[in-house]
Amino acid sequence: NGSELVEVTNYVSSTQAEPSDEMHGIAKDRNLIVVTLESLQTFVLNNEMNGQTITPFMNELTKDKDTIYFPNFYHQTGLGKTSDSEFILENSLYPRGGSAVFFTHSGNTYNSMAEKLGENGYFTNVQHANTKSFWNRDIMYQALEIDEFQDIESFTIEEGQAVNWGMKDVPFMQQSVEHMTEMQQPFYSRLLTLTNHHPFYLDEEDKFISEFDSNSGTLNRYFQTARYLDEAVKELFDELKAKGLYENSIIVMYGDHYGISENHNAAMSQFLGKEITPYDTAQLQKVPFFVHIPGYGEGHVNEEIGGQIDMRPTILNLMGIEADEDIQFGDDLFSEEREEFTVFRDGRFITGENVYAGGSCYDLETGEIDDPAGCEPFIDRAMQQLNYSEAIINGDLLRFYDEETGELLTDEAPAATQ
Ligand code: GP9
Ligand code: MN
Repeated sequence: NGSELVEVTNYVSSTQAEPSDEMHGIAKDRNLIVVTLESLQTFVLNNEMNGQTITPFMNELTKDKDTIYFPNFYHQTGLGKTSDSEFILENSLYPRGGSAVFFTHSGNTYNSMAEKLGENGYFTNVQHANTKSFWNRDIMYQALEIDEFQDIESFTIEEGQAVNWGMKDVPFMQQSVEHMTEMQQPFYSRLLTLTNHHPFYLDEEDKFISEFDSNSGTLNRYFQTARYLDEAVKELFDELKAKGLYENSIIVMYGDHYGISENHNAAMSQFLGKEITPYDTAQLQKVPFFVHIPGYGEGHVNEEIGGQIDMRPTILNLMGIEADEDIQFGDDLFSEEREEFTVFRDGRFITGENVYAGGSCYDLETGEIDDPAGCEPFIDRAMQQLNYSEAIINGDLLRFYDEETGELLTDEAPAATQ
């Protein structure tokens, strides 16, 4: 109701960090390309499996002069998996605890990043070679005000170009960039990859490295499909360059959620060469986050601890779009005054010092059990954030909020709750 919204707005405005001045507008008016890296976890980056490099192209990107790479970045998804990651990206809200928000609240009012970019002259689009109703995307994208959804119908899948869940990522990238050449500029185009998805099957010709050898076929194959996804990312960059779209774009890429669940802990433990504690499981929720700005020249590895909830504020600041009055639970990752505190959907969290998981407080650096006092003040705050976000979704509270002025349309609120 209205008073709940007052409380949430007060909370958000008192905790939101001022975005970075230095990075403000650095990608202004460029095309924005956001790539969802299916099931990609950070542990495969800059790593080897049986002496084989798993992600050669992305490894180079982590050292690239035009790339800022975030190795301490976590996914915050729940049951809605990929769709939850899209929800977080677009809204800087947490997804729901017990169900997929794309299904349960597709009729809500949102203030999505797509809507925001649309208001700033952008054409907004999502490309994904799957059926449009999967995760209720076709309906939810209307609520998110995405201008166009290019689903499987927009792609030509030749013989040998499908595997696993559908179209292979390499031809998907080729055709996606082809689609971009026909878009009005500037555009915001979001690409959802698919090949690196459970059960991680590949055709022989797409296996660039050999399998791992453990009791988990899932983990064994995962390295190969991650290697294939790396090839698809390279293809994207090559195609953008070939089609003259590269220089005037910014490319943001993020891993959507884990690919290897805790069911494969024995095999994972074999790969990592250590026992897996709740601390390690939490650390395995790291997913890569890349910001690639052609011509930037000051690329670096940014150790800041953050999560998917921070993508919207970070991206909008780079695009030079003000979001001061927006209700966002994340912060610009480049902000000088931001507090390191990343909350998982299930209440686990990471601070600058500690990891709270399995009911224990671990030292972030060593992974050893630490004094619970380090975590205690954050336990309630984590719950509070999740509950506020949930209240916004369940009450459809953004209906009563004017993000232009930050004013509450409270006159309408009481009537609507009856
Ligand atoms: C399906 C793709 C994968 O369209 O987004 O979904 P997931 O199972 O990862 O949520
Ligand atoms: Mn996914």
